[in-house]
This record gives sequence, C-alpha cells and structure tokens, in this order.
Amino acid sequence: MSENAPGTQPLNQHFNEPLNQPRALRLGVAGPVGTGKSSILATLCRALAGELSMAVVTNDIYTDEDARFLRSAGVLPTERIRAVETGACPHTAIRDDVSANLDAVEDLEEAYGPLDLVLIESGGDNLTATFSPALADAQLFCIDVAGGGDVARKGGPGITGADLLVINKTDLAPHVEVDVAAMVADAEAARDGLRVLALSKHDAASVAELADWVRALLVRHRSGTHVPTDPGPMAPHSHGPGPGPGDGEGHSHP
Ligand SMILES: Nc1nc2c(ncn2[C@@H]2O[C@H](COP(=O)(O)OP(=O)(O)OP(=O)(O)O)[C@@H](O)[C@H]2O)c(=O)[nH]1
Ligand SMILES: [Mg+2]
Repeated sequence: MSENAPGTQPLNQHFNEPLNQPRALRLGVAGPVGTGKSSILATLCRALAGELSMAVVTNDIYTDEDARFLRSAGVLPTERIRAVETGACPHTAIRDDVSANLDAVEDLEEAYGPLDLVLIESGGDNLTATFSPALADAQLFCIDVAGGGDVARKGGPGITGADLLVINKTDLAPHVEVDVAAMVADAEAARDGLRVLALSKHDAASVAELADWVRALLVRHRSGTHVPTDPGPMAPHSHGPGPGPGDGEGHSHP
C-alpha cells in the first residue's frame, strides 16, 4: 500500500502547494489617474525585490503603458510584469469580473512561483473604485496632494476602508499650497484607526515606512491572521458611449 492511501493526503497536495507555503500575498493598488500608483509599484519593487520573490500585474484601459513603464524602469525581470487591458471600465476588471486579472496572477505564480508578493495596479479610476477581496488580499488606495487638500474629506470606500491610504507626492505640497498634516488628520478621522501614510518617492524615510508596512502585512498573511476586507462597492454610475475599444454604447453600474 502506498504511503498516502487515497483520501489521506494533506489537503494542500490536491492543489500542488507545498505544505506551510501559503500562496503569494496579492496586494492591490488603486486610486485616481496619475496619483502615483505605478511609481508606488516601482518603489516597492526596488525596496523589496532583493528579499522577496515578486511579480506585477498592471491594468490599463487601452494599452500596456504601465507595464512598459515598469519594464523600462528595470525594477523586476521583464517577464514578471504582465499587463491586462481592461476596456472602458478599469473598476470592472478589479471588482465585478476579476477573471482576467486572476488568470494573470495565476500564470505568474505558475511560471515563477513560489512567489511572496504579487502587486496588482488598477487602471486609474474615480474615488469609489476598489478591489474585490476575490482578487486582492489587501489593498492600498492612493491619492495625492496635487489633487487638492480636501480630497481626503471627500470619502469613498478606498479612502475610508482600504488597508492603507497613501497621501502621495508630499514633496509637491508647498507648490500646490496643501497642508500635509491637515490632510493626514482628515484622512485619519475618516478611517477609524486604519493606517494613513504620507509618501513621496523622493523621501527615503517614507519609502522605508511603506516597505515596512508591506513586510508586516506579509507576516500576517503568512500566519493566517490577515483577514481580507472589502472596502465597499462603487457608487452607482453610468458610462456614456465612447470612441475607444470597449467603450461601446455606454452602460450603467447600479
Ligand atoms: N513629485 C513627485 N512626483 C511623483 C511622485 N510619485 C509619482 N510622481 C509623478 O506623478 C506622475 C504620475 O505617476 P504614475 O506613477 O504614473 O501615476 P499612476 O497613478 O500610475 O497613473 P495612471 O496609471 O495613469 O493612473 C509621474 O510623472 C510621476 O513621476 C512623488 O512622490 N513625487
Ligand atoms: Mg499607472
């Protein structure tokens, strides 16, 4: 009789996962257009790729622009950076039908696994776009000082409920007349104890804090004490007809 009679194998063997080797932590990065999501991915790859096995999935509406930016930045081997083209609705691909993103993540895990960390960048969207917990174990929502000091007060599920809220580009604050401390205080008041991080890619101390936050999250993921939470659904809205592929005749998200 074989050592493992049918039905007696440890459950994980059915899924080809070594025991005690949880799959990679999947960290989603969302936020409005241009707030610095790709830069955060580049920063995290530079800070962590020496100690963690990493891969990246980007989402763009029409192109693979973000993937090309990250490949040319040389922050990871190029084949570990995959692009998903989302069509007109970036939020759909991270929330309503996550299959294209899940396929990309699983392909990367199969090709280069075991991985420690997969970063998924959402296409730039509005303040209410968040990841489904079916795709991301945890999510970072990114706003920036250039969008105005009142953005944190505008709320939305990413600002109030993401695992980490980044207030980015703090080096620009004097140029756009924003008080970073007040913006952080507004955000903290909206987040019921959840972490807020003031970040600039030019401020090494803030980059180190971001990397430490990811390391601590990974420890909780591996020990099974991190519970993925859903920041909440998008606000109801509709898209008008558009000229691009995927724009179609327009549609609504109730
Ligand atoms: N001054 C400053 N500029 C930054 C910082 N982070 C990002 N940027 C700049 O902001 C611009 C947009 O950054 P990206 O990282 O491409 O932003 P994104 O959110 O990925 O943009 P989309 O994917 O198009 O939504 C670029 O010109 C970056 O160089 C920062 O900390 N400080
Ligand atoms: Mg980007």
